[in-house]
Amino acid sequence: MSCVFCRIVAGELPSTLVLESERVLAFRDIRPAAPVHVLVVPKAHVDSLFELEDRELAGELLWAAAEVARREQLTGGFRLIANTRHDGGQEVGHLHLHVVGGRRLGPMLAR
Ligand code: DGP
Repeated sequence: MSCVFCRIVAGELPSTLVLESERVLAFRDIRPAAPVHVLVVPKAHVDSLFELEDRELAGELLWAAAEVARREQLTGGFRLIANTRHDGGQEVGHLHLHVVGGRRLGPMLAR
């Protein structure tokens, strides 16, 4: 298995878990861009947001992002980012939402 996030989901690579639901996992980004930086991923491999067709899974991903923000007490707000494909700056080819917060964010945040 070559996909790094599939390996995290499978427990083959370590990660710091923040949330687990039936179809979604959330863990801390290895290169945090802010005090809170969590990645929300589907357990089953989906290449990117462009390929996401499953509406229930889409809902669970969005719910998980909101739940991460609540658990991390991001009461001042946060940003949800889905870098998608080459032009979107996606580095890891497994759909992920970045939940970023814990400080006032600038107008652009690449990751
Ligand atoms: P993106 O550019 O949206 O594809 O960002 C991918 C993010 O994934 C980047 O912020 C770093 C993070 N990342 C890459 N490899 C690992 C890993 O092995 N573990 C964790 N926790 N995060 C990773």
